[in-house]
Amino acid sequence: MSKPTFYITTPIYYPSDKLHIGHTYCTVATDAIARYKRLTGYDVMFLTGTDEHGQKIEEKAKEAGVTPQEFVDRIVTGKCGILDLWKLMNISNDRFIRTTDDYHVTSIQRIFRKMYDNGDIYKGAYKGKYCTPCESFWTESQLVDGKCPDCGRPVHDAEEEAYFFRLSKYAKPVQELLESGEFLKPASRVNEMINNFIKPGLEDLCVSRTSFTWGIPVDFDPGHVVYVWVDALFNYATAMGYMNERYDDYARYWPPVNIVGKEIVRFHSIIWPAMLMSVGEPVPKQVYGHGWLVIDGGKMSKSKGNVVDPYVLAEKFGVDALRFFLLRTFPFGSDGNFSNELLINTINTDLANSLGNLVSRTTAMIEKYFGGTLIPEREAEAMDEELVEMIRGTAEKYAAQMDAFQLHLGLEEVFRLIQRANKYIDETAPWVLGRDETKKARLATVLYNLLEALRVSLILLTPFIPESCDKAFVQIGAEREARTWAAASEYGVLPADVSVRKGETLFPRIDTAKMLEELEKLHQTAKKPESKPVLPDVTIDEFARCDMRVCKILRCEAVKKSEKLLKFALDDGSGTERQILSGIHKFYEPEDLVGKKAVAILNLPPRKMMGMESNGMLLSAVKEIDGKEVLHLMLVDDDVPVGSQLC
Ligand code: ME8
Repeated sequence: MSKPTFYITTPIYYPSDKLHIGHTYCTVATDAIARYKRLTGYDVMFLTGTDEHGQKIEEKAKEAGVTPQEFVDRIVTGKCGILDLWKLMNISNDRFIRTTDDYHVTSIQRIFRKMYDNGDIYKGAYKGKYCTPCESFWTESQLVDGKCPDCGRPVHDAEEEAYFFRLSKYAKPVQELLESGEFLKPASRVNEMINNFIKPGLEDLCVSRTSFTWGIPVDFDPGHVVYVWVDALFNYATAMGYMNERYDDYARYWPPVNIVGKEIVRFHSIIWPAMLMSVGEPVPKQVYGHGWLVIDGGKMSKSKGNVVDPYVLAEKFGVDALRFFLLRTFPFGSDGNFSNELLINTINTDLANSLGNLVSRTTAMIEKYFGGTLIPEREAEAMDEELVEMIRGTAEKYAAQMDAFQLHLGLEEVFRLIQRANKYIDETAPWVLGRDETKKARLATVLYNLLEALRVSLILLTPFIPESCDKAFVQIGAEREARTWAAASEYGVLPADVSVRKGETLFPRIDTAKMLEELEKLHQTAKKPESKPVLPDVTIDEFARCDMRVCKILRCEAVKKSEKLLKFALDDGSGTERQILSGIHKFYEPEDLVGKKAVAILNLPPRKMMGMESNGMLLSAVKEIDGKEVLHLMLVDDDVPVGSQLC
């Protein structure tokens, strides 16, 4: 009989930066679910990947002076990149999709055309506020004081040709789907979607862009690239072979369970099913919106400098300990506050004390009293019954939680059994039994029961800490057939004369104070500001064409109605005054600058700002420190003559 299938996915992450512990959390959780499903007999397809197109990546690549493809290649396949991270974290994905893969690009073009042909995508006009110098569209709410948020200049109403998806047409079926109860989990997210997005009215979605090129071209209208979310969402289908010849697994695995972070639930539970309805394909079995890992209650972000590097944690604590911590501590549907103290406490309490000790004490006693191999004689007592019942019953309770993706509660069931077994040691006092030759059969029974409790616990822990479980199975003498799902609800699976093998300590106890100090040191080193990569070469002639001279600041005043701009009157040595506008009011007050000598580039084309002309630009030294931009105007000593040229 063929196995039932189960298809599960993570979001495809943006390779715009290194991934952090938040991405790792989602991938490890999805991995644990995939492993659990395999354990319980499913034919599992587990997909993860990267979302490689879009304006942000295009800009990042430009900043780094490389092509967008080179940029993403480095982050995805480079050393300590995304593929390396998933290998390190022991992620068991069956497939990895990159949205720059040829087959995906072809499929997206076919999908876009299909929706165009069926009338769900149409050409219209994107209306917004346009800043001509910045070539950017803004919405009303993005404007600052009614002006361009980037440069402070006036914007005007503009229209751009764009393609739209008829999202409005699907408002009703999507609402019904959301209300069906099974589609979007946890249930708390359903009302949020209906009240915040469906009830106010779903507008058609702009699904093409012409303002940048790093995307999948609309093949029948080449100036347009497909909106990155259309490109990204369909990855779950194209990776199975939908609309391409590269794979042939769509019929077997579709529809998927999509695990996503809460901030992208809207895309996955409204836009995604609507587009699937449009192309006539089944919607996901479930979209599960997990919570965020936060630090001190706030979101992790590069600019705050509080992102946590999974490589560092895995190296310091071990991959399994890190995986375990993430899934044991935080309820999957809610936010969780990450801290190193919590990480260390969890490892010490659960892994070193409860589980690690149970393995080492049990195997050490079997070595000590039986030379490593139990005698087959038994002598049961009534006090064994509760433990034996838990050995038989824990898997079922665990499965109920795991099936609902309540991973922390699944683990809770396992640790209830482990704690019960530890208590059983105190109750039966094997060290007392060991002193009495007539109690050998009783002692063997106690130790056998402990091994059985461990065996079942380890089967159930395998999805979370696979490598450690493999090692522990060897230590307790559990062969392959004693590690199966069926064997997880049985008592008496290990042979009566089982042999144990002492091994390495699975989870050494961590010295909290020492470790925190080490981590703090690492954090300080990591906080050292990163320098930006050097830009591509310019020739000496190109450099010489920049006319930079020392100018004296004659007058300086703040520009009315602008928070940023200062207006300078400068003596550049030519005999006529030069006017330059500069957005540095955040860093200087006008009176601090009058009389000083600064450096300006004079031969930039004149530019209008807030209706005034700026003839050149004052040079500043700029750096991001602790996520904040620090700016210093390039001031020179008073004895440098006005008009001196930089060369
Ligand atoms: O949104 N805590 O990619 P992304 C928990 N490319 N999870 C976190 C997290 C945190 N602090 N930070 C990130 C994208 N995540 C799109 C997805 S899918 C068709 C396209 C996890 O790189 C979480 O799962 O910003 C979140 O949804 C995902 O990373 C976002 O990754």
